[in-house]
Amino acid sequence: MIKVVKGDITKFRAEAIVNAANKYLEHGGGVAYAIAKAAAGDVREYIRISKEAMREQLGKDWIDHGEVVVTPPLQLEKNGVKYVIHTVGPYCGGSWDEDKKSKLKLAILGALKKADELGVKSIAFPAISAGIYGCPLEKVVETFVEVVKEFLPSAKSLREVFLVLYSQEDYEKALKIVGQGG
Ligand code: AR6
Repeated sequence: MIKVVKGDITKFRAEAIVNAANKYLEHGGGVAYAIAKAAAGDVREYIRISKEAMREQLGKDWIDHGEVVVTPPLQLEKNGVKYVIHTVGPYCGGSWDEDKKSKLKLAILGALKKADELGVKSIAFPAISAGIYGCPLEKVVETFVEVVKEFLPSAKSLREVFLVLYSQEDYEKALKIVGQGG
């Protein structure tokens, strides 16, 4: 159900890709910056597009865990991407507890639900909150598996869910947790 892959999500072919954003969609670093750069070329322009979409879709200037904003693929269309779904995970700063877990679950579930609503068949996620936000990768991957396994059986269109890990080390850890790597 879940495929763990190593690579750069901005090069990945899926109908939807998910961005690990912050609540103001500022895209200042990490995967958010990479997506902004790859999609629009100009990061400031991508932030403008994202904020405008947020106002249109949510009627406010920030998103909470579980809320998502959808932007067009722009230059990522060449990868077969139809939508970029922006979601916000928790800030952990190295720690982990039930509250962080439930916020991460909301962030992942929000993106899955939106993709399914949009009729998307394949979706690729980065390890939300496992970078600048400092959540333990193992916990992020475990939570991801839990949410996807709960959601997929009732999905209308979603069939393939990819977890894209950027570093070899994270990839190997994730493979072990998801059970493809022995
Ligand atoms: N493809 C796939 N994964 C990537 C890529 C990439 N091109 N680049 C980084 N990662 P992060 P967060 C991995 O920090 O922890 C931003 O400034 C990275 O190795 O991007 O949710 C936002 O605007 C890590 O495993 O997101 C927010 O302010 C994972 O993606 C804040 O960072 C997530 O790392 C969000 O922090």
